[in-house]
Amino acid sequence: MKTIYKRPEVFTDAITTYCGGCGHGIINKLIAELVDEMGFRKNGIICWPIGCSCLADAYYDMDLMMCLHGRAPAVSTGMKRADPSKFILCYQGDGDMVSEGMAEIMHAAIRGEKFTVLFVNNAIYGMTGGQMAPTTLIGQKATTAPYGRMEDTSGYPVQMAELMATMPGVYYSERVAVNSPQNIMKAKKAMKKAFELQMEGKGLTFVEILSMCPTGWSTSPVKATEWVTEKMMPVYPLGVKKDMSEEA
Ligand SMILES: Cc1ncc(C[n+]2csc(CCOP(=O)(O)OP(=O)(O)O)c2C)c(N)n1
Ligand code: SF4
Ligand SMILES: [Mg+2]
Repeated sequence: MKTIYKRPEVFTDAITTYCGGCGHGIINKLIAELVDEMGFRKNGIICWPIGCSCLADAYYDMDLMMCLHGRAPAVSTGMKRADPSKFILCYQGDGDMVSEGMAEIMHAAIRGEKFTVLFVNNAIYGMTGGQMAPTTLIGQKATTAPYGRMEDTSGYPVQMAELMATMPGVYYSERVAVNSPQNIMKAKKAMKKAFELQMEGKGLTFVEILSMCPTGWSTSPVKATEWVTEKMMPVYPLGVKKDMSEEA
């Protein structure tokens, strides 16, 4: 029989704890495929955040580091500086990055650190029960915003991919999504490009990924994929925000 798809070899046999329809599982699979395809299993380290993805350290048979509360960019900085030949992946959610650890990602970008950041934007604190994040949309309900986010008390959604693009130390910034097969393929392409640029020794490479949280959004997996297109994309438009390799 002809093999048309193989489970990535870097995966352990662990069953994930993600809810049905969660985007983290898709993104984790893309990472595993790229680790296999690009040969990072022996030479790579993934820095995981707090949040629903924090248990992902059980899913990969390679070097991993659990980083507390928004500090993954600081840990990644230490790892990359200690051995610049390593592939270093900094994985963060929106509560972790934009709320708890905003200073860490900003300073990593200011310094132009040479690792890759995957920023999983699901517009909510998933793990802790659907609280409002800095990325929550205006009018979006959260357990800490039962009437919906209001700009006069809670400010505006933060557009990280655009913000990163303004920083001289950031070499590449793109926003993708994982809510359809076509978008998943584009997301993998962006991740691969960021990983390649990192291995060429370029500055910070940043990929924001719009991701579904059906549980935190109190909706079904299918409706969650539609919500990404209808509600998130107008506020968080997809596309390349900065690519210094095109400008060179
Ligand atoms: C200092 C501190 N603040 C808050 C928490 C609780 N906490 C753990 S995960 C999490 C939410 C993470 O949300 P996000 O980064 O968006 O990840 P998601 O689960 O949505 O992927 C919070 C608030 C904590 N453990 N410690
Ligand atoms: S709460 Fe949301 S982010 Fe967390 S596993 Fe469930 S769907 Fe995924
Ligand atoms: Mg989140």
